[in-house]
Amino acid sequence: MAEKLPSSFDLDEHEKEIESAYKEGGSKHVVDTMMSSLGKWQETPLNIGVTGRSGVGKSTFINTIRGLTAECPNAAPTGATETTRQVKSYPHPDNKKLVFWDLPGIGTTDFPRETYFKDERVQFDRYDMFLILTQGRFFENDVLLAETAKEKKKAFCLVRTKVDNDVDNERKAKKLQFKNDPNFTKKLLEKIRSEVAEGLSNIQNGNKSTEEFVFLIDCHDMTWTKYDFGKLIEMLIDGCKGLKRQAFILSLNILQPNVLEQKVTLLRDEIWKISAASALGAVVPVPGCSFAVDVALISEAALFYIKQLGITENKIALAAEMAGLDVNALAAKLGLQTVDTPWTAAGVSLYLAKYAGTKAGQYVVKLFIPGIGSLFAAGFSYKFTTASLNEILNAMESDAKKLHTFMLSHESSI
Ligand SMILES: Nc1nc2c(ncn2[C@@H]2O[C@H](COP(=O)(O)OP(=O)(O)OP(=O)(O)O)[C@@H](O)[C@H]2O)c(=O)[nH]1
Ligand SMILES: [Mg+2]
Repeated sequence: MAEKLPSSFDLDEHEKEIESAYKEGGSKHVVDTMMSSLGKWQETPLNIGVTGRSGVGKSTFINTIRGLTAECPNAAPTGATETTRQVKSYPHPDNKKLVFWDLPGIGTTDFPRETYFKDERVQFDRYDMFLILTQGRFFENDVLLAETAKEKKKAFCLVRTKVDNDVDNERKAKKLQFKNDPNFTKKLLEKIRSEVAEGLSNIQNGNKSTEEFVFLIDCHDMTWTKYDFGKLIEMLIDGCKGLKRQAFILSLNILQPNVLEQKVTLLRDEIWKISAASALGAVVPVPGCSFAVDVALISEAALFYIKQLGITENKIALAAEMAGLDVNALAAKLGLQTVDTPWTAAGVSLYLAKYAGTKAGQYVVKLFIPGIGSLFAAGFSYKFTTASLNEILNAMESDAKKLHTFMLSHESSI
């Protein structure tokens, strides 16, 4: 028989979900359900097809979106002479289920347009969304691909690559205009966009205007911030729903501001699951066990946040090197709050105790008052974990913003 839920088990808007899991199989079942739900995103397949004519930048783009340069191990080979003649898959380094597929352009000798959509090697139906890359105007075959994707209700977008070359060339060719017109680059980008739109005038992509599904990018942009790269990432996120969306956001390891924000929102929305698992673990009647369970889970979550928000030791060391400072001096200069904490169970306790004036800190202080054992009840534990994780996540978000702003500004000044 399932144990009786303690009356102090106040679980806000998620109560129903936890209660029904509890009724089904008691504490253990709640813990198992919450823990498996937290890991579901890593089991969710997401297939993104990247297609386009030879040399448009497919492999370069796939590397960049996987957070790799062409020189990294496991990167897709790129170059003026490398040609994609076969379908090849590139799983994301941090999530094997998120796969980018390097597809040959439609209408080559090997992949004629007549058979492309039925070709076993292409497996058109496999993809959740398509990115159609082009270098100049869109060709008739690219338009056909967009139309077919639309017909099959697949998300797609059109990506005009090598915009950096266009901008450089125009600036060199029209030096005077560039010097005298502050809107020179903006006008050029508008011109390119409308040229692309012209080639696509017959395609409607939902209610979207051309600006909303045509993106101008530099495939080498590892910061994902130049031209339309940021908007492209937003569209890719929006193109995924439910767990696929979660899987995509949590797998991205470049922290363009919008991605950081989306990650934090997602992580914050999941805190209740960690707290519920921790709280129900706390019902196990072992004196003192609750705090150990809570802190162990908080420590695990904190380590996950560090990786997700890109404030790893390596990243901070790299930023310090950029600034010509040691890590402590950089942390002081940027006012980072979380980087000197080892996120072990002991480290978590110390961190929270340090912030005893705050909500989670008060819980820690209370826990050390003798004779207060009844507070190990599930409701208390739930609140303790929730308050602690919110506090840690807020502090880490603030550190991540400072660190990434610093790194971006430093990179663009090189
Ligand atoms: N300047 C600039 N160069 C790019 C861009 N994208 C790709 N390149 C370069 O263009 C060349 C071809 O890029 P790839 O990524 O190999 O192109 P691909 O579409 O995979 O080519 P195939 O495999 O032959 O079909 C490489 O030298 C890249 O470095 C870009 O946006 N800007
Ligand atoms: Mg290639």
